[in-house]
Amino acid sequence: LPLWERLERRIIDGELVGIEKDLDAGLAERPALAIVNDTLLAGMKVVGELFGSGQMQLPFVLKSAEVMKKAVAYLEPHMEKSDDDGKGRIVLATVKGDVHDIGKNLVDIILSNNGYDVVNIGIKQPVAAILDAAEEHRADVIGMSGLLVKSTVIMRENLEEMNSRGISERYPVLLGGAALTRSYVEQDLAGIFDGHVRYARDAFDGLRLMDAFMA
Ligand code: B1M
Repeated sequence: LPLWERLERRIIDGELVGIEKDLDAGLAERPALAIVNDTLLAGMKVVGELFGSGQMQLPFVLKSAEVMKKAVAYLEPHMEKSDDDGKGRIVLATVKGDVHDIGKNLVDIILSNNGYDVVNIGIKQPVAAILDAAEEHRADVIGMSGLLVKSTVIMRENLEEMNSRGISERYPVLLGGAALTRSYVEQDLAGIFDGHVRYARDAFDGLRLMDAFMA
């Protein structure tokens, strides 16, 4: 297979052995981020489709996710970093009950490389832990990720908890993840939230919205 197809195939097949060599060859031709966005994410998309249609079993999805994570970690030092610093601080978490963190961690990388201070508190985070971290680290923004349909309900509950604690205006909220839609976040959730909540389609959208929040 040609290089780009081979790399995409490695994600789909969960094939780690020899991936560094392919990534090095890729880096000679394209920026690290383009490899993530155009090739590796394309592979994860196929994995999602195969899993969703019952053609791939969970342990294989896990293998694909591991290869994806290792590939991103390998590419990260090659990603462009801006000289900006201290543009603002975000507490980032995957919400309660949800283990998906590849997208969240990409958001972490993109924001960190573009001058933001990211406090990434991990997966399955209950609202109390997220709000404690925001207070402790004096966050400017709270970012929540979640891929399960259930997580969209949890996000709503988290916003309601912020309302009831009277802290909604203190922290603008950025939401992302495959089960969300812009209209659910910016109409439905915005309708019940006393502060600002925005939807980020991808990590770059997240960066753009962060810049807007901090402007
Ligand atoms: Co899961 N999983 N999974 N899974 N998994 C999905 C989400 C699913 C859609 C697959 C499918 O059925 N087609 C489905 C959810 C269905 C639903 O809720 N209706 C699903 C399911 C069902 C499950 C389990 C329940 C399976 C089971 O146990 N029977 C289980 C859930 C466990 C749990 O959470 N409690 C489960 C487990 C897993 C693995 C552990 C095997 C693995 C995760 C490994 C890991 O993350 N460490 C996994 C994977 C890999 C997937 C798919 C295939 C790929 C997800 C991914 O990493 N995509 C996924 C299919 C899909 O999403 N279509 C699927 C790449 C990633 C970069 O994209 O995270 O969307 P994403 O992030 C994007 C944007 O959304 C955005 O930026 C990123 C790109 O730039 N973004 C943000 C995300 N967060 C953001 C936050 C922001 C801003 C932007 O600001 C705060």
